[in-house]
Amino acid sequence: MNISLIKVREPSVSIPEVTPPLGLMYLAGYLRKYRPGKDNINIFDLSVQNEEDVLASLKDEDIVGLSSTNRDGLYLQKIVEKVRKTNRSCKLILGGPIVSSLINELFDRFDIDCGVTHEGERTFLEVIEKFDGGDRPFEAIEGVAYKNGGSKFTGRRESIENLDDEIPFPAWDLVLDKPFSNEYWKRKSFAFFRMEKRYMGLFTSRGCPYTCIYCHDMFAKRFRAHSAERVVSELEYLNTHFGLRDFEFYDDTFNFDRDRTRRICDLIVEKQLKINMYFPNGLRADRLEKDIVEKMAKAGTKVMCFAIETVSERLQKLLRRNLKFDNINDMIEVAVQNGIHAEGFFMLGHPTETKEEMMNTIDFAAKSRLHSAAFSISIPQKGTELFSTYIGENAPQKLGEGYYEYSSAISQLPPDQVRKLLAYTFIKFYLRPKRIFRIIRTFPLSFIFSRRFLVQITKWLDVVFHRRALFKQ
Ligand code: B12
Ligand code: SF4
Repeated sequence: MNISLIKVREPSVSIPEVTPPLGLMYLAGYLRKYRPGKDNINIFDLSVQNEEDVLASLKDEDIVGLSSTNRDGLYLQKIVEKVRKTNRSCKLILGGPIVSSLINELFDRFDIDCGVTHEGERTFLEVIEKFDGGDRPFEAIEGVAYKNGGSKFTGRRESIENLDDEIPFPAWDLVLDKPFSNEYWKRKSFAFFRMEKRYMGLFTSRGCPYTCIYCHDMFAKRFRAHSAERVVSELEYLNTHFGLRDFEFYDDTFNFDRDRTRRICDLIVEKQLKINMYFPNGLRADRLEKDIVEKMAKAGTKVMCFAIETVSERLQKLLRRNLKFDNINDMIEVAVQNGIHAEGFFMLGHPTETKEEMMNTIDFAAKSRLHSAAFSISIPQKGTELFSTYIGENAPQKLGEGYYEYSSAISQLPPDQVRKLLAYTFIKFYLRPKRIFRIIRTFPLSFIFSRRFLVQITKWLDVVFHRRALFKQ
């Protein structure tokens, strides 16, 4: 089968980060393992490729698989229409977080053949086999949303238990060997900065046992992880075959299993891998210990994000995040002492949050030893408890909402004021000579004198002081 997998992402001002399409590389790797020699697979990424060129490549495809988040839902609608016009006979399969979020309204919004929910590998394989002459009806494939009058969902599929055995290496070559991969190196990736131009994202565990009410449930509320050996073999492979030295980890709770974290670091040191590691998706500070942070530093960690979100204990409970604060400042200090750039993740605009609670969080960040802080706004996504409780179980999801478009007032402050606080936060946190000096000390010189540095500074200023949007209120 000729299969094209496309990441549908509209480049946006408010979210300048762009990362390689890891989910699609996993799907391609899985098809190669379980349908060897049967498919000709291509990966495209609209966040770095020209839309017309991508569409022109789809004329002879049997299957077009699209991947999207809610943020890109409006753009996705246009892309679906354009793919249909380009190739009337292909089967259009949609996957990614948007599908699990909008299971019941998929076919009202998108002209697709089916949607694959949650963890995608097994379901995608069965759907491809169905379209490749198999006679299995959708009803018999778990994890699929298909059209039958309205939207029918066959029910959630069991998660993959043994990741090491079942999940092969992602098909990195389908991205890294293609000219468009050069576009990633020019953009801002997820991490605050990176040492080398080229990098790859890794997803070493799936699922998270915590129950924060604003978070997705793509990979089930249980921690499933690749073994330390497997993780390090991925790093080694990427290092030897593609010459990569920089790695960003996108796990939801990379450090949930403390011993696995220790073992990964020990193995990297034992094997003398000279790599740089970044943890831009946040670590749980309450699962860190001094020796773990030290080991992570020794293994090459350059950026570590502490996902704090709010310092209000009331909100920690209400959000069911229940982060324990005992050791956060200590762990930040250990990171700082070990030469790691420590970043804090915070959110404003939580449900019922008062201005005072927001100011307390901003104050904590400003007074902390963190080098950098990323403040974002809580935007309810359908399928989460936050959405059903504060927006409404049956309310429609507004597609395409970023920080500058969002309009749901769930805190005590109206959205435009929460947005303005983001700019205030930036000034309060960053405009201190000591902090600027400390940040720059964590950067490698090669980065400070690179084009990427300038691009990054412009992007930050653009995001925070995005004037057109700030003053349109
Ligand atoms: C890396 C990342 C980013 C990167 C890149 C995002 C991007 N769109 O490329 C950056 C930093 C830019 C980012 C930004 C944002 N992100 Co983000 N991000 C992630 C993160 C941490 C990892 C993604 C990843 O690589 N996962 C690993 C792969 C293996 O999983 P996957 O991509 O989901 O793919 C699997 C399945 O979804 C499925 N699948 C995926 N595509 C397809 C396609 C087909 C055809 C099929 C059959 C199956 C399929 O199969 C794959 C294998 O199982 C996830 C959290 C997570 N745990 O996944 C959040 C996540 C995707 N982000 C989220 C959000 C909310 C955002 C922001 C809106 C945050 C903000 N307010 O700024 C922006 C939106 C950006 C955008 N335009 O999409 C939500 C999405 C919720 C939703 N329903 O849309 C997630 C799930 C996190 C969360 N806590 O809820 N993000
Ligand atoms: S926000 Fe982090 S800790 Fe909370 S459920 Fe999501 S991934 Fe887990």
